Amino acid sequence: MRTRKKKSEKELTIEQKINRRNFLSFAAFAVLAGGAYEGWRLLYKSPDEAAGITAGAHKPLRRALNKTELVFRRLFSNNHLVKTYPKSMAAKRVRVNSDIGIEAEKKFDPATWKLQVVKKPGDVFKVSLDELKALPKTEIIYDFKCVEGWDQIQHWAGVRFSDFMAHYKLDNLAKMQYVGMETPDKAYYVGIDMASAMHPQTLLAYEVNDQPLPLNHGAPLRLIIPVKYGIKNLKRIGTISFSNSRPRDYWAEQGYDYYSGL
Ligand SMILES: Nc1nc2c(c(=O)[nH]1)N[C@H]1C(S)=C(S)[C@@H](COP(=O)(O)O)O[C@H]1N2
Ligand SMILES: [Mo]
Repeated sequence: MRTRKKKSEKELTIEQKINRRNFLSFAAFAVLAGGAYEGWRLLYKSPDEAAGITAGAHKPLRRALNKTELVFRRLFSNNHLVKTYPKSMAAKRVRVNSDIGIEAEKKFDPATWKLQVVKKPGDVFKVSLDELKALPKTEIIYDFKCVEGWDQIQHWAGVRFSDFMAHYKLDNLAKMQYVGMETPDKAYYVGIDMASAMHPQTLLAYEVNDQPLPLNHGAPLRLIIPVKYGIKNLKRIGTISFSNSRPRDYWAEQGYDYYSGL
């Protein structure tokens, strides 16, 4: 008898313990869910940043992006290379993503194209594709990453941006903080910090899979910058310019991170 009584007492305490645990975990869940909802509501209601070089993001989110940029910049080094792959792993059918500034219906003749290099406003020189092809050619096979969530191992070749700068004696301009690039029609444009532009894997690319660039990949010349997301890899470069303030950037104006580093 005594033992039975004891046993039922024991069962009761276990049940009570279970109840208490259930209560505590649901209470904790409710508090966390409420906190998450409140956090989301505060963010949702927070003001947008003032439209400028960057626009369209809530102020707290932009502050977070700017903080991550600082971390990225501190860690950034030209000795740190993006991982590369053997040629056999490169995609045969290279994905085509978007075509702002290079739409198929737009008339564009790659044969008459020349790269315009703006040393400073009013001081422009032009470079032909043949002149670029005469410079040392660099290849890269790496994992191209788009912010939309896809990636693909791709094989590109062209002139290292740093080789281009050295060849045209633009060392003084390489001391400036930013490079701006725009399509010939100025519909797509990117701003790149100089350290990333001068990274040894950054190319002015004119070939993909050993073939001249097709128009939809940015013929005759595009930017391949493995230390950045796809959005910065401008297709069909019309002009290159230099500045100490951030050049305008198509996706940064839509709320995306200006730096977009990888
Ligand atoms: N001129 C131009 N360049 C561009 C774009 C664009 O719309 N227009 N899209 C960018 C984006 S978002 C990506 S992911 C890559 C895609 O390059 P791909 O079409 O060669 O895959 O190009 C980038 N460069
Ligand atoms: Mo992209």
